[in-house]
Amino acid sequence: MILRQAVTDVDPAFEFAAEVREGLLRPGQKELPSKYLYDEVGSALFEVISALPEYGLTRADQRLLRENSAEIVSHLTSPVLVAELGSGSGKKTRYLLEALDCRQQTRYCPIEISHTALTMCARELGDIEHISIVGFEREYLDGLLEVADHRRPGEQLLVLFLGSTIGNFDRPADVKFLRAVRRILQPGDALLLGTDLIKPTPQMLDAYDDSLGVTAAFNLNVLARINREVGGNFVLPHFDHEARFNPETRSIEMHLRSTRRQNVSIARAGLTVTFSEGETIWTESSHKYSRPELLQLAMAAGFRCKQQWVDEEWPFAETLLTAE
Ligand code: AVJ
Repeated sequence: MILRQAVTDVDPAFEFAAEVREGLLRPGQKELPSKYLYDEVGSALFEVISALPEYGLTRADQRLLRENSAEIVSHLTSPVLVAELGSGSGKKTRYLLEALDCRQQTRYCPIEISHTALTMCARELGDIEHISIVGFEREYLDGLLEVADHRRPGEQLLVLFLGSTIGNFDRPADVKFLRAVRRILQPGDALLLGTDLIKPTPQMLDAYDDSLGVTAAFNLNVLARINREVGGNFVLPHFDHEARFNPETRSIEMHLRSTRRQNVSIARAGLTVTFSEGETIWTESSHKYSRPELLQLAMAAGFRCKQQWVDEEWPFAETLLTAE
């Protein structure tokens, strides 16, 4: 794999400290950006979550791609330039790349802020014959702009946004994001969007509050990370993991609930915060979609729906959209 690493003059620890400060000083609901859940430990814990019986999301995504890759790529015209937003381990992308491989001349560009994920992905997919891989260590839109700049004449761009990562954006930030993606594309380019669908509340809650406590560890890891990287003194046993369903936004929210009144200092953020008993930090939202809502979202962002595949076992949709 060829790797294009971030050239940046901002110190990541400095940025982390600034965002922690802003989120914990917010009046009313305290918040932490969900992207900080995914350091090396968090990414490994998410891989474990994907294997839990309660969390069917990743398996549904994978099943849909395994069973329908040939049909999905039949809508594309060769040669294809594939850009994946947040490749993760790259495991489920294999099905698509192998289907494309039969038609030759495919270039694959994973875009990831995690260096670990990029190397994992290159190792996982490096053996597919006619595919060349160029990894971009970038934020999604910066990376996509760069990939689009490398487009060769006649190449069709296929953007992959799988795993219901779009669900981490609040509405209407999701439409805004898709519009920004659309602006980078040319008419005829494609977007394959994986989204978790709304299902009975107890099933959704169990998926985010598993009996082994892996999701709890995944959530608490953000506090451990603040302790490690920006000099926090969070006492982890003084916080409980909580998953709730918010029916207004149709999203599962993860929170960390303070079990007592307490003060926490974060040295490198120059900050001491007070938590009252029962107060929470909101750490992540996972929005769940309905099929009509998805189509509306796509249309509002300037895409047209080509075809949609839905998993029967765990309601999840793979939607192939084309830029109008
Ligand atoms: C990786 C963002 C799709 O929202 O379901 C899993 C992350 N959080 N369990 C999701 C997650 C808690 C996951 N995504």
